[in-house]
Amino acid sequence: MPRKLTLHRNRKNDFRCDDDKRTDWLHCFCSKCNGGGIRQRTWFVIAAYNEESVIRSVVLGIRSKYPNVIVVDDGSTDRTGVEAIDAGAILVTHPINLGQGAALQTGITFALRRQAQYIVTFDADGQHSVDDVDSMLDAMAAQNCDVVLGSRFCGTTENLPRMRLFILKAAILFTRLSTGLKLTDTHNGLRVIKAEAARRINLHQNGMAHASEFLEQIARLHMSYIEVPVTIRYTEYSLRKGQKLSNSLNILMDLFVERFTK
Ligand SMILES: Nc1nc2c(ncn2[C@@H]2O[C@H](COP(=O)(O)OP(=O)(O)OP(=O)(O)O)[C@@H](O)[C@H]2O)c(=O)[nH]1
Ligand SMILES: [Mg+2]
Repeated sequence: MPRKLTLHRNRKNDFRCDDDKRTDWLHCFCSKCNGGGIRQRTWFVIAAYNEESVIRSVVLGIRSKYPNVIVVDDGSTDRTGVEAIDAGAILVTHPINLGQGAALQTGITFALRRQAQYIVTFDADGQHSVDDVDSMLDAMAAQNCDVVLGSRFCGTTENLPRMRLFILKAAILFTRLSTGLKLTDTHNGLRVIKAEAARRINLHQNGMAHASEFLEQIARLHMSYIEVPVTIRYTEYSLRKGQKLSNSLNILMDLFVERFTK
């Protein structure tokens, strides 16, 4: 005999919340589902450096779905911290600028102390979409893996400049050679990490080279991972502020130095 299912109203559509086979409960806002409690156990970590004009809308966008947002203000000289608090984030501050890797490690450690079960790393510059996080958490639940990595090359990019594309493809090749991981996108800041895995990851690269270091640790610690398609938007703002070619060479230098000093 078929089970009786109760319908709950979602903002977008109706669906059956008490069907334990369903996977889209994560998207339900009703008090019964509440994302199966997953939303409460998910903590966003945003490393932010001089992002005063966008951080508010990024935090508000996340908090329309997920309550826990940590912004690590990485020694900004503008109003990034004030804007983040106003938008409802928990603010952690580096008194001096250390770099995105250091800021993420600070935020991850903080989230673990707050009993986070899932940690989402998310950029401050408005390039990521919070809706992608829903599908990443779904995928993590379905596959029971340690890490879910966003891939713009399985998903979509808007206005990706040619030179940036070239650098990203070179980084993919570098990661394949150095770690053996067959990934389609190696420098995507959108990730979901299970707490147990996050406790084992330790980023020493303070700057942008942390992205490669993160993947090296996944490989070395034999963590399970999957890639999920996501969208990365190259807005006028992010293009003006994003990584320059010279910085990519610095990243490569950081990685080589790390390798030879181990
Ligand atoms: N550039 C830079 N970003 C930092 C720093 N500390 C934290 N961040 C944050 O790290 C995130 C990513 O920085 P981006 O410079 O946009 O790097 P990216 O997204 O890999 O590069 P693009 O694809 O060119 O945008 C942003 O949210 C920054 O605010 C820092 O010291 N320098
Ligand atoms: Mg960016």
